[in-house]
Amino acid sequence: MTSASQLLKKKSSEDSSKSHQSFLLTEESSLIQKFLEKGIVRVPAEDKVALDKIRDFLADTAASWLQLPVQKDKGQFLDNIHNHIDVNKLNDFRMALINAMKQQSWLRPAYFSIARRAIEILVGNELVMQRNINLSIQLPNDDSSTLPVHSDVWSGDSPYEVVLWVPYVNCYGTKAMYYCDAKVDEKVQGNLEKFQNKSSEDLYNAIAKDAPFIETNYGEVLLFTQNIMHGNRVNTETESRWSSNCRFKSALSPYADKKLGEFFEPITLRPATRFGLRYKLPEGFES
Ligand SMILES: O=C(O)CCC(=O)C(=O)O
Ligand SMILES: [Fe+2]
Repeated sequence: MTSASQLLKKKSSEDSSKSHQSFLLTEESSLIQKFLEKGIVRVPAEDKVALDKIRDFLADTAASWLQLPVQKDKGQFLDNIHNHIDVNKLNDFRMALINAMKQQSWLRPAYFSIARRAIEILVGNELVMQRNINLSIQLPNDDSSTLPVHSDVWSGDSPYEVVLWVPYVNCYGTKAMYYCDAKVDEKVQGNLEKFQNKSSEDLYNAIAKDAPFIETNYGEVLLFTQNIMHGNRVNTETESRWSSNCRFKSALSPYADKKLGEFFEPITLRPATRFGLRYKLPEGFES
């Protein structure tokens, strides 16, 4: 770690929230406080038109893949997709939708606009964004698409990233994702060696009562640090879950295995940084 980041780390563990208070706008402080405390916030979608456009694109592409007519009630169609697709075809279907999303140049800017202001407040205004937006579909009682308890940092994500999680249907109960209480997470991750020879189910059982499912309706989104443990279970509700997740990170914060260019792409670099990045100090010239 460079000495500048060591100094920042020291400063941020002192009571930085107090010294920051007078510089932050009131609307920023409450979101920041909540995020610092819990690691996760639920906020209304800032751009409902963009959200509807992505949801409708998914529903129309899904209908076309399934050779069904265009559906009128897109949300209801997604909720009931298990009536049209078999678990053994689910991954092909999901991959086809992810590929279709990749081909739409409007889609990543639209996704960002769903929570732009909140991301700027929590992460910064010079951002990199994950190149591919993930899509999860969890049919009722499908045990093949679950994501066991994890922190994404354990598998190569930088601890500086924040996930924007967007549901395309109302998510509640086991149709939602769960997220561990920050204090319990700190305790358990501090003693993770205890779970070395145990299963991820053992780890889940250790946190389950402190890892509530985060009810998130269509029109709301979650922003969370993936440093804290989270995951999902078999969806035992009667409707299918549809959600996306995509990572954002301050462009100049440290990278882990997920590299700039391959995994992340700059989206809002500011001119001062562009000047800085391309400046070369003249050689052979003493001032
Ligand atoms: O969607 C979920 O249930 C989990 C998502 C997740 O693990 C992530 O976005 O990092
Ligand atoms: Fe995750």
